[in-house]
Order: sequence, then structure tokens, then C-alpha cells
Amino acid sequence: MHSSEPGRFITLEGGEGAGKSTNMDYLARRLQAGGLSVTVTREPGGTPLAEQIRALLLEPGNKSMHADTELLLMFAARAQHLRERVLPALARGDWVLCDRFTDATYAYQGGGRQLDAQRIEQLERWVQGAFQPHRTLLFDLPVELGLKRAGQRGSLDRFEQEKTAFFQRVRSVYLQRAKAFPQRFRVIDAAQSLAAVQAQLDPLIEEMLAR
Ligand code: Z5A
Repeated sequence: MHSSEPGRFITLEGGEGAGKSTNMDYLARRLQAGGLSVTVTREPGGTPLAEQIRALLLEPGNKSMHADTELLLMFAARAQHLRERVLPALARGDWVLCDRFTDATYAYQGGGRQLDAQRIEQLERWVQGAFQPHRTLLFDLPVELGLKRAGQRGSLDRFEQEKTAFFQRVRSVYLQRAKAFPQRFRVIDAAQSLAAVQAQLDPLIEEMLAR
């Protein structure tokens, strides 16, 4: 069913263990309670084909993967996800909540892997044109705390095996982007308790609903 209201594309970003997945559920429930139709998805992934690309990207055994290959696979998955899932959902009037999007590419491939940001910009223009999230929620916390939280899960994927300096660069690029795009980003102090993080989210949800 098509809604007369346009959908919104909301992305959740942050380093390891920042609480994106945990708070995605909270956001979805709050928006649904307000009568909105919500699509929850993630990158890399979100469609059967893009999930297969995700498996290649995260497989710890793929140690020989070149940084350029990693970058191109991120955008290959994104091209599929955007066309097959995100844009159709927005066209129906859904609010789309996406766990990571292109800011993660700037942070991980640009910051972490130290690839040239201009290359990322070129691919972004190719795959997305001018399309950008309406709002990006950045869950920010010290790297050590995030790794401690994420580490409680057991086995580590290909990214989680990186060193602390890699994740420091990731965090620093995220914060630079939040500063560069203040209209789109809202930064959440994710080091606080879950209840305190959700108390920070509440006014941000109201702000999004009011627009
Ligand atoms: N990647 C990339 O390189 N380039 C790109 O363009 C894109 C992605 C799109 C997969 O992402 C990987 O892909 C990712 C970057 C790369 N690298 N890694 N690793 P992912 O989002 O699927 O994986 P993730 O970042 O590892 O997710 P995560 O560690 O699960 O983080 P999270 O979703 O933000 O955290 P969480 O699962 O909600 O919480 C982690 C634990 O902390 C859990 O036990 C919670 O119960 C606990 N938690 C959460 N909040 C709190 C608070 N406030 N207090 C205490 N404990 C808490």
C-alpha cells in the first residue's frame, strides 16, 4: 500500500559494540507505536544477494582481501540493497532504519584502511547519485569500551580482528563527518547505560517525527 507521506531514511552508525543493533529495535518500536510503517535493514546486506557479499566481507579466512576489493564489494552490496530494498520501501512511504551505510565506508575503508576519500566519493556518486540519509544517528563511545562490549560475543569477524589503532581512526572519521554534516548527524553518547542512551534517543525521535 502506498502512503501519501514520503518515507524517511535513517541510518545508525558507530564503532564496534556501540549499541546500534540494540537501539535499532527500540527505535523501530517507538516509530511503529506512532503508526508508521518501518523497514529495518543493514549494510553490508539487507537482500539475499547483498547478504552473500556480506558473508565474503566478514569471513575471517579471507585474509588476502585487498582494501580496494573490500571497498568495491561494499558498494556492490549497497547498489543491490538500495535498488532492491531501500528505494522501494521509501517509495511505499516506509521509514527505513538502516544499521550502517556510506558513512561506515568513509570511516572503515577511508579511516581504518586509509583509502583515498576521493575514491569513496566517486563510488558514492555512482551508486547513490545525490541520495543521502535524512538523519544519521552516530553512537559514539571510546574504542576500548566498544571492543569490550563486542568481545563478549565470542568469535571475531574479519573487521573485529583489527587492532585498536584501526578503530581509533574509524571513530575519528565518524566524528569528523558529524562535524562536517551537522544538519544530518546527531551524536549520541553511547558509553552511558542503555536506559541513559535511550533517554538521549527520545527527543531525537520526537524531532524526526515533528518534521
Ligand atoms: N563495514 C565497513 O567496513 N564498511 C561499510 O561500508 C559498512 C560496514 C556498511 C559489519 O557491521 C562490519 O562491516 C563492521 C563494519 C563493516 N565491522 N565490524 N565489525 P555490523 O554493524 O554488522 O557489525 P558490528 O559493528 O560489529 O556490530 P556490533 O559490534 O554488533 O555493534 P552494535 O550493533 O553497535 O552493538 P550491539 O550488538 O547493539 O551491542 C553490543 C553489546 O553491547 C551487546 O551485548 C549489547 O547488549 C551491549 N550493549 C549495547 N548497548 C549497551 C549499553 N548502553 N550499555 C551496556 N551494554 C550495552
